[in-house]
Amino acid sequence: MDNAEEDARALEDGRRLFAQACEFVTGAAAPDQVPDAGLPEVAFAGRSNVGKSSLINALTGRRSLARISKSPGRTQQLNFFSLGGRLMLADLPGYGYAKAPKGEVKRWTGVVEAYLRGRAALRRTCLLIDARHGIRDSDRAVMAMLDRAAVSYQAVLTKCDKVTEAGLGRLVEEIERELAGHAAAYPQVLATSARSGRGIPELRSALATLANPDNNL
Ligand SMILES: Nc1nc2c(ncn2[C@@H]2O[C@H](COP(=O)(O)OP(=O)(O)OP(=O)(O)O)[C@@H](O)[C@H]2O)c(=O)[nH]1
Ligand SMILES: [Mg+2]
Repeated sequence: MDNAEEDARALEDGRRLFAQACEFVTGAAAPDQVPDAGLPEVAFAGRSNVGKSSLINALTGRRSLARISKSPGRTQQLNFFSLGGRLMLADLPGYGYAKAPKGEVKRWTGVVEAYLRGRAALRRTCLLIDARHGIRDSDRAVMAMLDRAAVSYQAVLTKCDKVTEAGLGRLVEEIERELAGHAAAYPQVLATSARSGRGIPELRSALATLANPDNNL
């Protein structure tokens, strides 16, 4: 098989996986509410309002599976979704939102950090970065934590419909350079837009490599 054929097959694997039914499993506001890990898992982390819930909806082709909010800090618990019984998707509460009451922020951070550090089934964390803002210090703090916990993560740019191609090209290069210094970071950055659909097939394909095999094929 040549490279083009391999790419086409990988995209098809991603399309098939994300064409499966996706069901809400449970929400967890405290570590003891996190469901038992039965499936390989992928988490979506990022600052408040970066577009985590929107990206999950775009990936699964469901408009309102994960709730989308106009006010940042809306997803206040970890929400788990099972994709065709092959992959668990975890929508994490956002960080870096200064206006939420301090105690609340602390509690979220505690729950998220405990989850990220202790989840054996976690195959990868997609670390979402707003293409308009690039990497912020709060992202760097999370990256350092993921490095220490040896949780593999991949930077995924969101809202790429809001920036120019030239700006996006520079940002991808800049982020790839920064990630090269991080032990647990996956080297490739994916550019996506939940609005235009850009990069969604590629992200589906990347995540399909982490899922349980489809025995129906
Ligand atoms: N232009 C554009 N807007 C987007 C995109 N993705 C999300 N948004 C908008 O960004 C806002 C936040 O989206 P959410 O998906 O709720 O973000 P979140 O990261 O889940 O937010 P929290 O759960 O509060 O941390 C909403 O107004 C979305 O419509 C995108 O690809 N392009
Ligand atoms: Mg959300």
